[in-house]
Amino acid sequence: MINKISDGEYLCWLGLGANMGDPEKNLAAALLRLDASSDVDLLNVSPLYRTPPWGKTDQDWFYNCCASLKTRASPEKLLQICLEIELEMKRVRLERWGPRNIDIDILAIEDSRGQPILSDKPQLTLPHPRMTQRGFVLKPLSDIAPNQIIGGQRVATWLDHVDVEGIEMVRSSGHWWQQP
Ligand code: A4P
Ligand code: MG
Repeated sequence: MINKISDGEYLCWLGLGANMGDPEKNLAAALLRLDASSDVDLLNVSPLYRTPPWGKTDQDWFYNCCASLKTRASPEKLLQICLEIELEMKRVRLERWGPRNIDIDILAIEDSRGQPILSDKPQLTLPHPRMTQRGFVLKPLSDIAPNQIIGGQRVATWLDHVDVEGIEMVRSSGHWWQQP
């Protein structure tokens, strides 16, 4: 899909994850809320994957997906939109890297000239500092943006260098989140 990004717009990639409650339903609900936001033009959603927990391994498996979107909102405003959706969904998060009912991370943002937005602020670090180490991010991201350059390298190339053992596709269409 060709994404026409006009002046003043940003092209963004999100990573979503959940491993509490009904994770598939929670991810679909978050995507529906993003799609309903007047600031967000959702472009593509990846297939849905079931993934072994990363970082803290003694917890339930996660469900993960990625999405691309266009927005005129600033990166800070987009973060606020994502955090508000987490709040509206009464985000449960027991500990860092631990179980949560919904997690929305901004993976990367590019301006209309295709330049990456870089930030090392703790409240918004871009690109997401751990994304290139994580199969649960790179697998779905490479379905919708294999040639996107992150940190000087294609997403598909980063994917070749991470562990993807156990990661399985559970919904192959990019429309799984729209199904009632
Ligand atoms: N923040 C800074 N940069 C960003 C960004 N690029 N996107 C700040 C989003 N937020 C960003 O986030 C804490 C603060 O990070 C936010 O308030 C924001 O201002 P959080 O989501 O509350 O914290 P967290 O998610 O517990 O911590 P962290 O380090 O973001 O965890 P991760 O990296 O999201 O990892 N295994 C599998 N298989 N699948 C998963 O989805 N997820 C995690 C959580 C661990 N293991 C997993 C999965
Ligand atoms: Mg997070």
